[in-house]
Amino acid sequence: MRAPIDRVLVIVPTYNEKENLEVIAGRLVTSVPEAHLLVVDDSSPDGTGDIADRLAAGDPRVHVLHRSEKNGLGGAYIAGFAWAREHGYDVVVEMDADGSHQPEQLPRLLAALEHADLVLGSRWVPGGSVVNWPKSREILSRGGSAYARTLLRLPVQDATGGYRAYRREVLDSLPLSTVASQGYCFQIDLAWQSWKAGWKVVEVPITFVERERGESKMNRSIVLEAVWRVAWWGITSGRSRGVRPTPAR
Ligand SMILES: Nc1nc2c(ncn2[C@@H]2O[C@H](COP(=O)(O)OP(=O)(O)OP(=O)(O)O)[C@@H](O)[C@H]2O)c(=O)[nH]1
Ligand SMILES: [Mg+2]
Repeated sequence: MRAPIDRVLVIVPTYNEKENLEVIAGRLVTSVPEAHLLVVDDSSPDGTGDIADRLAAGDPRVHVLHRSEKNGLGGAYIAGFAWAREHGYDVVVEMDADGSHQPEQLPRLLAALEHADLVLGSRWVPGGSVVNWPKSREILSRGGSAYARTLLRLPVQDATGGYRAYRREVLDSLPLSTVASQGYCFQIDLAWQSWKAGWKVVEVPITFVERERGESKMNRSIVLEAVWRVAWWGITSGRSRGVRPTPAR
């Protein structure tokens, strides 16, 4: 039997999201008023951290973690996960600040978590979609997940998505201090480790909306990181032979 979901923390990493943060925070408190929000800001030069502080001063559900330098998405999430653990949350949600992950769809992710340990918001299962993406981005995203499925035998359609909900027990079971991957690769890494550990991973369709304001932090090195790390994991772990080491819980 899975524990009831009581305390939910939504972690939003930010780097130069001054045009987006207040909007997404407002949408979140409207959509899931009982959830708390943790903004993890890497000293954004555009002052996003100050906006986060102002939001936190006006709402006890909003919290801020300031980090001294830009250290990648993965590092921001690892710091946020540690904060969530210290503060006793039952569920930890990952959500981007740029509006791609719609807070209005969070209740569906949380509902699915009643019968799962990790819920992935998925663009590539029936009912999922992307809005305003060029075909090239779709090919890259679908291709990335297909690559992980092939090399790691990770049985999910959308392994790189960053809209997801973890039960605390899943994060507690993972060796987070050893996770070195950063961008898309961070998402593949955690999905794979969770699945390998035997946790129940399910996908829920989402509508992913491309950012309208602010600049993307996506770049070629983030894609290349995923290519080489996944290849390395596939070779060194024997995943390519399709072995799942621990039985499903
Ligand atoms: N704290 C922190 N946040 C980051 C860092 N890099 C990206 N982010 C945030 O992580 C989220 C995802 O980054 P995006 O730039 O939207 O990356 P993406 O969604 O892959 O790319 P687009 O589809 O082009 O938006 C956003 O909320 C960013 O502000 C970082 O180094 N530190
Ligand atoms: Mg984005």
